[in-house]
Amino acid sequence: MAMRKGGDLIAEFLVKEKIPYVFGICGHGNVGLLNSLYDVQDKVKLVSPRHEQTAVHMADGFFRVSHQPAATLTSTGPGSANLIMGLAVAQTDSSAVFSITANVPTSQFNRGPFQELNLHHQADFNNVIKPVVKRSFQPTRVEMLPLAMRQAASTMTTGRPGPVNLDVPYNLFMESAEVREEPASDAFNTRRSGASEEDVERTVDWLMAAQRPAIFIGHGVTLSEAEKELTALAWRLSIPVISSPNGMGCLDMRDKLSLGFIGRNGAFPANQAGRHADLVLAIGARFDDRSASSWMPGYSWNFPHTKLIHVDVDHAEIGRNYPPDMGILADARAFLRQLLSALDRRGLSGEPRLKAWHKTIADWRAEWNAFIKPGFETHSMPIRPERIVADCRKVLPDDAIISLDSGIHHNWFMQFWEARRPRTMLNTWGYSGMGFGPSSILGAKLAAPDRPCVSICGDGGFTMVPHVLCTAAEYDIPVVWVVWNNFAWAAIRDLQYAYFDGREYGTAFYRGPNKEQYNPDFAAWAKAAGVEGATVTRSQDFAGVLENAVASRRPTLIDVHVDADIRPPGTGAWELPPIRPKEPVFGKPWRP
Ligand SMILES: Cc1ncc(C[n+]2csc(CCOP(=O)(O)OP(=O)(O)O)c2C)c(N)n1
Ligand SMILES: [Mg+2]
Repeated sequence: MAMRKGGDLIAEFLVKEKIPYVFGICGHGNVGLLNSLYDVQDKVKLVSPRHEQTAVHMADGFFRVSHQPAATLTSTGPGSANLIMGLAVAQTDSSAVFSITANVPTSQFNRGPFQELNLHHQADFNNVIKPVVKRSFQPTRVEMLPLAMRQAASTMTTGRPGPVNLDVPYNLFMESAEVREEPASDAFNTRRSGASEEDVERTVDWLMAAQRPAIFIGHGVTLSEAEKELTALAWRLSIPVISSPNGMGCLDMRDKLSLGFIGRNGAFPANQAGRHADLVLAIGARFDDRSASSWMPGYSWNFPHTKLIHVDVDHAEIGRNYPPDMGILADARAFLRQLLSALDRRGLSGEPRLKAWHKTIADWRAEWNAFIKPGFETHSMPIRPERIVADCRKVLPDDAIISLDSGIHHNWFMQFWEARRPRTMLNTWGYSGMGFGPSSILGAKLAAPDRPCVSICGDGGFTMVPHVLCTAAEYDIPVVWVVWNNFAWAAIRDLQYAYFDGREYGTAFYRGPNKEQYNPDFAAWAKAAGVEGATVTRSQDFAGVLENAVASRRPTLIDVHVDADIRPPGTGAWELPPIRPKEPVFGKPWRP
């Protein structure tokens, strides 16, 4: 037992847990802790963006790329309240963030001091943050800190990862007590649970018996770092792979077994394979509405007609929407290794199989390619959306990291981006929070300083977090923002076109009595912040400008004027109850 100051305990905890960054904004409530962080700045760097939402997205992006958690630090009240949306994004996409919030001092609990929420409970921040974190801890004495911190760290990284919160009354930062030290928690991915032997054997039996099997992967495969095992299994049994956005790249999307994304804006071969499959092995994927055509039978999937094996590390996801024929609570990599060992034991060597199924898939792929090809080859002004996707792929190396925001630009990338490595495509999938893309790319770049990091974001989304420019300039973080400029909240504007007779209202950017299209001059805005800026209006120019921006190793914004009237071709469906969804533009639903 030793006499320790609370702030120092937290700073030392961050060092011990190998948390290399604190993304945070100051306030009267956390200056005590900043004073302790001052002493460990060679091991734990403080980065202060200009908004707390961006702080969380940076920590989230950092984790998604490095699989090493980072922390956020915010002050009492409003600064911490600004975290909520970012944490919701992290929580719904299973991303680890260690969020430290300051609260009012214990001696002032319930007196209504500056920035206390106390209508129902003293210093009531835990209830504000509760739905967006795995757990919120509120130690109220210095000697409670070590245990709370260790428990918070292991809650964050074990099982399905996610954000946690340590809410600290700010007197604790400056007070001292005799404390018992705690060991470091187990690092991420050190504890893995496997399947029972019977389930592994049964899975192999079912996979071998299926005529039209498909594997559906999600973030769970990325998080468990199971890309090698996934690729080995797919190849060994010649099974095609459908991917949710956060699973993309676990199998190289140029691999002939990769079918791409499924759902309304999925690739046609993926929806076809999904609805025609006789067996689906879903691993770390959760069949949300967007990857299941809102669960309408025959659009993406045909459960229960199709047999389903659902493997996940979170029991709540197994069978949430489709009760499986076999539910397996296991870590993706542990499970895949078990399957591969079972195949070894049975002497299954990996001869090409399922020729008829692959011929059918090749025909679907050819049909789809013939349909989409022209758009990828056309030069135009304004620029066709597909060209941006294609030119980004052409210019960026395989290990480049892209982040997407919420919006129509994301739909285009889900449908056509070829992720070639895991953790190279960052999506706000579960919560779809605007601001994630342009902010998380800063955290991604800190995690991968030698790799190009490019945010593709909407003009609307970028204007939600324009201060990211300041952070890139201040900390010299050389990311590239490609602002997909269509002068609209186009994803929503398109719904008004599709379902409300084009009665556009509140979904595009105008000014003046004649409703001229309006947007700020994004390139000038960037320059004003000390970031390079360029405007591109001709498709012929985009690839070169992007290439130069990446090569310059300076933070750069590219404002790209994109055709707002070309929509990604629907190949599945997405329902806005009670409206009946549009039928696919390409392909038809199929029911057995
Ligand atoms: C913070 C937040 N506010 C609102 C929404 C609802 N929303 C989803 S997409 C979208 C429009 C996006 O516009 P923009 O960023 O310009 O992208 P585009 O669709 O034009 O590519 C909106 C408002 C959201 N997802 N997140
Ligand atoms: Mg837009």
